Parts: sequence; structure tokens; C-alpha cells
Amino acid sequence: MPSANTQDISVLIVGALLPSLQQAIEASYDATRYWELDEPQAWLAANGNRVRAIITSGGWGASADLIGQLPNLEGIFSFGVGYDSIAVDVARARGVVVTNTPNVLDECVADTAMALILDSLRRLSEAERYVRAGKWAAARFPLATKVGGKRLGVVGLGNIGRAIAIRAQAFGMQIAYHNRNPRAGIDYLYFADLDALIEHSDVLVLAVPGGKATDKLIDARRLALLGGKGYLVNIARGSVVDQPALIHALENGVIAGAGLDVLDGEPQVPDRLLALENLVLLPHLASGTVETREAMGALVWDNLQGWFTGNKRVLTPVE
Ligand code: 8YV
Repeated sequence: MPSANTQDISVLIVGALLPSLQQAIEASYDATRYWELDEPQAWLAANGNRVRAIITSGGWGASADLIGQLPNLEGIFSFGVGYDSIAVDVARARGVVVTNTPNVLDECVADTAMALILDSLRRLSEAERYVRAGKWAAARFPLATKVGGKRLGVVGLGNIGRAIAIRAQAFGMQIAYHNRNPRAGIDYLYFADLDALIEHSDVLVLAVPGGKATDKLIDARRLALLGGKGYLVNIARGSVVDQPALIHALENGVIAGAGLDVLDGEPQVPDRLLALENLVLLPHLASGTVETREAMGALVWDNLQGWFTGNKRVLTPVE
């Protein structure tokens, strides 16, 4: 709740936030809307030394350049679990705390992954387009692929990956996963070798963080390993997939289909992706429910308040 002694603390909001979060911050802090500044460079030159916090999101990020212009920055408080768009190394080297919003979005992101699995294999979006195009009376919609019994390969069995696995298991899928190390206390089939997991899987779901370590992890060679009956589902980051290679694979039957909540270069959508019937495309909405977004906003707020009014105690620092 608003606390009088934060009114003089200058915070920079990088891009538009969830309205309830933005209102709370603007009511309690000396907040600047960075994205509305006519001359951001001039503003930073004049005011950068006052800014003590950046508020951002996984989408807006915080660049090394921006951090470099804020000599008294103490924290970066981000809305979203992924922080690949934030220069965390630069922040860390400066002793700037970075927080994200893990855990509270796991269920909704996993629900979306499961929805993409069901939609891709059962061709639901394609079938809906078929009905709306008036084609039903002329001919039956073609048969789809059964979900139960199929082998799901989870790339990245973190909290979200695990929530996906639990859902998929309830639909009768057989679960296997790849992590750098096997996860303690989990008895899903583990593959130390990603290629071996892909060859084993009918459906591959990507639940790894974005960033350099996973850049184009799924390339043309690995799509070929997934094979002509295989499906790819991505709720992670567009950068994890070599997108031109994926387009080629979908156009040429190298894989059977895909379901994507994220794209490289989003929100731009290449025309060749739009033309594909064997692709379910979502506009990065996996965490996008009222309940989850409010929980994410509350966590950003608690982190911010914890830092400035709670003796620098934040709930979810990026380690
Ligand atoms: C958010 C996300 O929509 O949490 C993440 O990493 O990608 C999504 O939940 C995003 O952070 C908001 O920009």
C-alpha cells in the first residue's frame, strides 16, 4: 500500500505495465514513463543520476546502455519470469538487484502449452477455420492425431516444464525430459542428450529460458530429428528456435505441425507463418489471465516495496 516515504524515490517505468501495477507505482513513487518521453536521451542526461529503480517486463527489458546511464540504480523489478531481455550480468556487476515473477504464472503457462498440444494434434484451430469458411457441408474435416499414448519430450523441466508434464500425463501422454542434470525426486524418463530426447519424442515442448545459452537450440538438424510425424510446441522464447528453419520444416513436412506462443521478432509475424495450416499461432499470451497477471503485478509491487521500505528484502531475486 502507498507509503509516504517513497514519494521522492525516482523510478523509471520502461513500458506500459498492468494498469493496477502502474497506478500503484505512480501513486507512491516519483515515476517517469520512459516510453512517453519525447527526448529520452536528454531526460536521462538531466535526471539519470536520480533514478533508483527500473520497472520493466520480460517484453520491455532493460539494456546495458540504459543501466549504464543510471549511476545510482539500485534495482530492476521485472514483470515476467523470463529475464533474457535484461542485462543481468551488467546489473550484477554493479550490485544492482534484479527481480522477476516466478511461480505465480506456472499454471497458466502450462495450461497454454497443453492447449497448444491439443490444438496442434487435433487440428482444432484449423477445423474452426474450416467451419467458418463454410466448408463443413461440402466435405468432412480430415482426421487428426490422437494425444493419449504419445511421447512428450519436455526441454527444460523447471517449474513450468513440470506443470506441463503433470497436465500431459493426465491426458495419457508418456513423459520424458532433457535438463543439464536429472531433476531430483522426478521419475520421468531423463535424457542427458537433447538429440536422443527429440528422436524419442512425438511432441517436443520447449520450456527453457531464452538468452544466449538456448539461442537457436532447435535448428534444422533437430527439426529433422523430430521427424514428419513430430510436433513442436514453444511457450519459451522465439529465440530458442531457428525460425526460418521451422518455416521450411512446416512448409515441407519435415515435421507434422507446431504450436507457438512466442516468435522471434514478435510481434511481427512473417507472412509465410500466417499461410501455414499446420501451425497454431498465439500472440504471447501464456500467462495472460486476469488472475495470473494480477499475481505477477502484486509480486513486482512486493519486491519494489520490499527493497525501498522493507530493508532491501525482495521476495524473488534473480540469482
Ligand atoms: C509475460 C513472459 O507476458 O513471464 C514471462 O517471461 O514471457 C510473460 O509471462 C511477459 O514477461 C510480459 O512482457
